[in-house]
Amino acid sequence: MKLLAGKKGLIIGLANDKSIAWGISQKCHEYGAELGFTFLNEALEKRVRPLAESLGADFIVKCDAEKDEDIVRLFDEVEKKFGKLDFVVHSIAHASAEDLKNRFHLTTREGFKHALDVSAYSLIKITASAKKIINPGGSIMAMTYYGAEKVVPNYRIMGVAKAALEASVRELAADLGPDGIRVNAISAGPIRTLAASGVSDFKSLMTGFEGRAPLRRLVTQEDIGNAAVYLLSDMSRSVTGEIHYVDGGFNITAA
Ligand code: 0WE
Repeated sequence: MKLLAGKKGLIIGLANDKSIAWGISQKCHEYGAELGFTFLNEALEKRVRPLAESLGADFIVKCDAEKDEDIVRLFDEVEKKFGKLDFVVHSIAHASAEDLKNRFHLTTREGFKHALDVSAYSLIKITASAKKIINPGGSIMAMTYYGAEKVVPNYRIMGVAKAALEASVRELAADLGPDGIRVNAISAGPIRTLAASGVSDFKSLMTGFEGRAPLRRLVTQEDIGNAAVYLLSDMSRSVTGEIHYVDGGFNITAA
């Protein structure tokens, strides 16, 4: 029996075939889930639509996570299409290139608001909207990174945003546990995605990671997808509020 057979899930944050959301989507499809997708804008729709269709999906809706109206409309559309939902994957983050480049103490109020709005608050609003149509036993999952806990060179405001996201995962898990809804996050090792392109020194971060991680290799989109299937399935029915590391053991090491 496939772990996600008969389950319906929404994937938020697919951009292209390098996306972590794509690794998760492929595994969810392989394990029997029926999927819906969102895209941020028309440029990304061109990439998302063929990927979604290759997994047999025809629910593909625009959603800008900075807009409450978009999130509310999204779940209205999901309800029309699917009725109820079993899981939601949150795989979105953004900070302005300026704020990732400049020294941290120069972070602007606007930059702070933007990064925390897109990368952390969106999980709260998405969860609130999903709650109305998610089945008991439902699972919500987000993506995080070690930079939430320790200073990773150049991660800057995103470290603050991921710290807020991780705390939000715990608060949401405590809040929605009595409703039978679980909320967890995967803390992934560095992966070359659209968000990672243009990050200065990403190459040396990857090389450093490979040398220090106990498993001495990078993690893949497929690795994240496999862990996601566990967190989204009933295999993890008693797991909530967790930050689950898929990082080759990097986080347990001091140097
Ligand atoms: O969370 C992330 C990606 C976050 C991200 C990246 C960008 C780059 C381009 C958010 N917003 C932007 N905005 C841009 O304009 N990761 C975990 C990947 C990542 O990003 C880094 C990393 C790692 C790892 C940025 C600096 C240092 C390390």
